[in-house]
Amino acid sequence: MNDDGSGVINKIEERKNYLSRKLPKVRGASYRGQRLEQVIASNIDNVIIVTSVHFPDFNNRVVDRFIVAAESSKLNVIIVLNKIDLDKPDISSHWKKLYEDIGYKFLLTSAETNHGINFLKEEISNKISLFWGHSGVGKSSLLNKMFPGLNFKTGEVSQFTSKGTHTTVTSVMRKVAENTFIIDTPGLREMDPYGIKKIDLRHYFIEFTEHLNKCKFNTCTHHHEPGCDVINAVENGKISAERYDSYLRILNTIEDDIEF
Ligand SMILES: Nc1nc2c(ncn2[C@@H]2O[C@H](COP(=O)(O)OP(=O)(O)OP(=O)(O)O)[C@@H](O)[C@H]2O)c(=O)[nH]1
Ligand SMILES: [Mg+2]
Ligand SMILES: [Zn+2]
Repeated sequence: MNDDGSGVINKIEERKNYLSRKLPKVRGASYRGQRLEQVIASNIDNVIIVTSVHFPDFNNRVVDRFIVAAESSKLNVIIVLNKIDLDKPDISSHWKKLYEDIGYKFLLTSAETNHGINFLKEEISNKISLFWGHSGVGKSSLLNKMFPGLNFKTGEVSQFTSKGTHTTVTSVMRKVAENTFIIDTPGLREMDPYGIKKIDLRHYFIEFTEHLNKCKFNTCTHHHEPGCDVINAVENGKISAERYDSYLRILNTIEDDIEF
């Protein structure tokens, strides 16, 4: 890349993996009634799902939609709960425990007080990491704290709506240290994973895995069926009710007619 931002593509790397979502409905981007795929980035190591305690409020169902998209692309997931300086009793501790029990890394950070910043920096060292999440959660602020030279623009969150105002408008990749790359992305308003079949969704809730072969019916959708081991696990507390609720909600929004 030249100083003026122009550049020449001299090699196109093979695409080993990629992350995508459905294009939002508002853009009217559909083909014969099916919403099209938007590729966010390819050949990445980590998807850093950034959330915040407040402004905007933490929403576990949104986190689970991001996780499904990342798991379906077999990408490593790290969840960051930012704005920990605004923490209220039990918010961070409850969700940290829930996601760590499943096996995810869950980091608490504050771009305001620097809490957890060095730890996050170590986690992304020697990797290509994409920062993903709703607008206003602090993706660009965290990146600036870790790597002040980036000098990304950061925004104000309207306290009236608690919705970010889309300060970052295009995805940018930067080399921040030897072998270390970051991608800052514009905040999303909606996140519908692309190309996921009802039958496959269960595999993207990784704590369901050990139960999937123990259901009474091998056609079990883990929705209502008798003898369902996933439902048993929810009832005896091995799978969290919140995660199971996310599973059912996403299951209900998947169209059955996707063909590949
Ligand atoms: N209290 C508090 N505010 C923060 C923290 N991190 C970021 N903010 C504020 O949150 C607002 C949004 O931060 P950004 O870094 O622009 O958020 P973003 O996720 O990059 O947003 P988009 O680019 O729109 O996707 C700014 O006003 C920041 O100052 C934090 O840890 N604590
Ligand atoms: Mg930003
Ligand atoms: Zn079942």
